[in-house]
Amino acid sequence: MNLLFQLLLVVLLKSLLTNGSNNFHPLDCQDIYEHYKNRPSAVYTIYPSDIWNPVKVYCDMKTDGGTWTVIQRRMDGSINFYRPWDQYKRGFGNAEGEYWLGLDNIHNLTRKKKYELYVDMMDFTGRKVHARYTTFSVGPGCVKYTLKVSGFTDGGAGDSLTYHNNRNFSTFDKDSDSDSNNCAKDLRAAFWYRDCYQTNPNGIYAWGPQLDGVVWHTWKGSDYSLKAFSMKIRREAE
Ligand SMILES: [Ca+2]
Repeated sequence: MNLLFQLLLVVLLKSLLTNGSNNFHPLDCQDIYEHYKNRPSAVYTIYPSDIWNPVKVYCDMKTDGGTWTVIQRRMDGSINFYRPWDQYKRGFGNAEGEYWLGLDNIHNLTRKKKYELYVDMMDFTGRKVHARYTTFSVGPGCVKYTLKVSGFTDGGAGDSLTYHNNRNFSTFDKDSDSDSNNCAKDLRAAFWYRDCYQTNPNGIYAWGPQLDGVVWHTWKGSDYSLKAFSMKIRREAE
């Protein structure tokens, strides 16, 4: 009897201690940076929706002071980005490499806090440029995740994203674009298409010259697919 009591006590204490150490549920990479101090760029777990739904994400702790939460990344063509609505909604890929964070996650982050956007890219000669936007948010699923982006600052890439402002998200199985065709199907990708694009971050990964690949039109034109591309967001100072 005494032994049973002791065992119960141990179990109770253990669960209390475990809960205590699990109280930290970072919303984004900024929370991680502030909590741990001086953390390197790496994969971490965040909770964009609630504490029951952990999501693995890559945090860029270096670029312009760091604390960036990467929402989309291309780097080697290892992940297929031609996927249906449901997968763009939930997210896919590998936080260590190429991935899409998921429209629900991105919506939940930008619903809770105000974010800026940093888009960086590299060509196959190793040249790097970027574009910045002071405001970035994604609406809820009921309005097909409408993109709101504004406040462009040039980092050598030019502005290929403002064209997509106020557009709804499109996949091959959900055409929300204003083109008479299905942009996502024609391009074998998914994005906030208009008719159709200035940038196509989720396009087919190719090695340089390729029409409709991973494109940022104002830098390299529509017939050049970039080597590396990422979209990352950071909270506005409160
Ligand atoms: Ca259409």
